[in-house]
Amino acid sequence: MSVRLGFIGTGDLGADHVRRCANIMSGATVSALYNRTQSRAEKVARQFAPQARVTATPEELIESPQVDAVVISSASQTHEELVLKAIQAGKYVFCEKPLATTAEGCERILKTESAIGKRLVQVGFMRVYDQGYLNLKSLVDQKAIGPLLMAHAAHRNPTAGPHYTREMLISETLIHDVNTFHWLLGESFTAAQVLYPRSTSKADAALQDPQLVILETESGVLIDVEVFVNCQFGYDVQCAFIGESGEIRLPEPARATVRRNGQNHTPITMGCKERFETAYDRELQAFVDGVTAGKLTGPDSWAGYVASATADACIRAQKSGQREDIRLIPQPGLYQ
Ligand code: ISE
Repeated sequence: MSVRLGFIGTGDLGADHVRRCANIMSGATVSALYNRTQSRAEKVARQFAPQARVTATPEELIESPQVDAVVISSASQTHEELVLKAIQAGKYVFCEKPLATTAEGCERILKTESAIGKRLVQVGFMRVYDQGYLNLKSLVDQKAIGPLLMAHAAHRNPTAGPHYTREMLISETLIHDVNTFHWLLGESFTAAQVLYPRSTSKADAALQDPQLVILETESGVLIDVEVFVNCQFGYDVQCAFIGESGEIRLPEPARATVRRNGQNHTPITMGCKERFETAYDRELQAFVDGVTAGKLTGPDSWAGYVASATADACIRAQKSGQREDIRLIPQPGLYQ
């Protein structure tokens, strides 16, 4: 039997999820779409799923008996309310990151899901489905370079729109790295600090782009992440661990090299949809498979909470210029 999905938010990434559901995935159909600008949902329906119903409100989609599970790719500020409505209606929900814009918002979701007593939420941290990161994780798990000491990472976007704020470098971009290290290391963070190098002239000075974020983990691993959302040259994600007996590096995406005109040239990707295309396919397929099996396996609400609580501390550190402590609530039983 096919899982009937309802899609809330059919912007860039939302429409791409509709496309992968219609054209690539198995075991799922596009049943309903909602977008704040209705004509956009209608256009996406015409393009990928003419049989799907376009609803007038997100509530109508969530409550529809024709929708078994909900995929949320709307603006971040809408996530918490929509996730709560979906799980209260007894529906499984895939929610793009962040799960909520604050740790308190995530806590409300943890409470509600725990009271229901069943995992219903998967958060869209797609990197955990990327083959390069999976290779990295298996080497970390095998302790291939002995105890880990530190990690260096970079998260670069070619450009960010004029709407991008200093906080969004953390809440929208760094949050992926936070989740990635939580998953790779299997531990949480105890403190965060943000340093501001000289700003690029290619962006508004108020943005303070790039930023250098330092995270400390429970076991003392020190992580530095360069977040640079107007780097110009490409969409570039880097990660390397330094251990007692070596280094493990995230592989570059496989691209043919071209030798020509006295140069050896390897293209790099220009956007996240291209860089993580397979990971996005796999994460949504995993969600559908989890719904079919009645057991979700992808990043859970606890992962969403840890990421948001850590991001909140980074935003405090942006403002204070100080090292900020990170204190988490006890992990509810449902997620242990
Ligand atoms: C952006 O905000 C996202 O949400 C994307 O998932 C991420 O890949 C990108 O680098 C972020 O800046």
